[in-house]
Amino acid sequence: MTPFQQAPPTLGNQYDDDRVLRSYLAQVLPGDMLKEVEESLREMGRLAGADLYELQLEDRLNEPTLTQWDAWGNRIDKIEVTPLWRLAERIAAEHGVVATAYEQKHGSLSRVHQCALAYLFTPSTDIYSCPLAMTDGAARTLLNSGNQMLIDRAVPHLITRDPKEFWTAGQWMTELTGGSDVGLSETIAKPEPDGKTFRLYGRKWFTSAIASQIALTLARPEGNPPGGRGLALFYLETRDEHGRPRNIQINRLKDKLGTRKVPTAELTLDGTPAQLVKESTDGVRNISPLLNVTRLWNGISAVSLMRRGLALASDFAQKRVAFGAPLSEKPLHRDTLATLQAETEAAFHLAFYVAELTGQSETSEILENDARLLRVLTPVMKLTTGKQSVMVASEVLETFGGAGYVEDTGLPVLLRDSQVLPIWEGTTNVLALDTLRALRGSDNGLSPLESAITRCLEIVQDERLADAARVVRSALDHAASWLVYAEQAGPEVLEAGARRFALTLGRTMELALLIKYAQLSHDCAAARRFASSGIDLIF
Ligand code: MFK
Repeated sequence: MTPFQQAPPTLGNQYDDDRVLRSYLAQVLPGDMLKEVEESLREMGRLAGADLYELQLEDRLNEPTLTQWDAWGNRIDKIEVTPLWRLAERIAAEHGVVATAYEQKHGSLSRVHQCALAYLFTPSTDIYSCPLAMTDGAARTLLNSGNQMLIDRAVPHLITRDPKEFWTAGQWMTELTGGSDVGLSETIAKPEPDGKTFRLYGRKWFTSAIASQIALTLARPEGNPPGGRGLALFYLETRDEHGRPRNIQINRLKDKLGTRKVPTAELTLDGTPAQLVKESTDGVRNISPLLNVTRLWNGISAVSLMRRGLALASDFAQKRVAFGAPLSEKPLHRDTLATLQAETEAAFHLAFYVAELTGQSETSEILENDARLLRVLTPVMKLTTGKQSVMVASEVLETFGGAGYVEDTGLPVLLRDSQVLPIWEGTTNVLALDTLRALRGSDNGLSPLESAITRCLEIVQDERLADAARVVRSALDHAASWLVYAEQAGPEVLEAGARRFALTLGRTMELALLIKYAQLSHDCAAARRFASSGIDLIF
């Protein structure tokens, strides 16, 4: 008798196999655009399911290295990334994973195209989305700044498709004083006699993807007041023409739970030359375009990891036999996967909706109400999808039983890498408070969200969606009335309830979008299931 051998999970073309992505793109992209961009998505789907995925499994044990000294005692602080990351950089540039958003061949919908590429690319490249997110955010921040000298110098490198010319950007914000309360930053900027250049002195405590050619960072010009307003936004180039760090010491790489391919470092800036991006104050406000772009990438990365987990779990369910039948035929296993599928589809629609709005804001097509909606939904989407990705990754591992807990299956990394998503780029609580800050900016802060939800529900005709639509309306009413109550009850009540409030907004918007796409595709399963998965989290 042949001994039992378990077939491992495998991946097909990750574009062709993704019903949700394809059905969504067919709804939002004009037919001729879809025809034009589909080849690029199919090719990325092929790479993600084949060459990149194979290399990812081979590269599993490799990690970036830091060499601080050469043989002759020179400080070199050389970073080497792993083979997967080297290939990922080339593919990202050639396939325009950043560039597509800036070439704008299809106006505001170019953002959707770019996010679809990023979504396919991310799960096979071990968080190479981190340097790409910061590169995209830096390009947007520099373009918004109006600083023509820096735009001419850096942006062409950030958005090129030529791998030899491609630069990535870092986002150096976090210091020992804190990652959330950035206004406490201690790095000092001293002006040079030329009046244009500054030199930066300080310690940066958590700088991701340190192999980048440039960075945007915050520092306090000498004499400026404390707090975020006293900081200024600076541009710097990390290495000179000989490849030596420009008065930057890389003290060590972080030993992290996940994102282990990302070279994350502690730095000392000891006179690093830097230039102001805008004025010599208001650094936090001036870096916010970068924050908002990386928060979009965070959401896209969250849904991409959820999708990868489900693709593997669904394939495995057909191959794994237990108690007399494949798992895919077991009602309880199918029910478990269907719940994860509903969470994933909900997160997908919210992340891509924010991509649509981001694209509109970049092409000045956006209406004022939608600009306010984007400001609120960016933190809401980031915090909601971050939490969903950890939950889904954990459950995905469980669907494999013990195999999901064993490193050389390549599965545990899904959970470790997902766990960063609710932490970096603003924790869940910090983003819940940012949601309140965004709502405070206008008289009736929730009205753009209410309009967006109404637009989703007004097309619904299918009776099977009626209960789910009622859940949306009831959760939205509850959120609106809680906000009025909490604002009257005082800052302590408002702050204590902020997370439950923001998650309720996120899940309510997700359900409204799911209902809309269920109506358009006549497939109600995910919307109906998600409606009973805890939408209103407010006490
Ligand atoms: C996989 C994809 C992801 C890739 C990730 C790449 C690697 C990640 C590396 C990192 O993690 S980098 C560190 C990330 N750090 C953060 O995200 C910081 C989290 N903390 C916050 O977001 C705080 O809310 C914040 C630092 C902004 C609070 O600082 P302040 O100084 O108390 O801000 P304040 O005074 O409330 O706001 C200053 C101004 O900025 C205000 O405008 P005005 O000056 O006009 O009044 C705010 O409205 C504005 N602002 C703040 N956040 C904004 C914003 N404007 C637009 N969008 C925002 N998000």
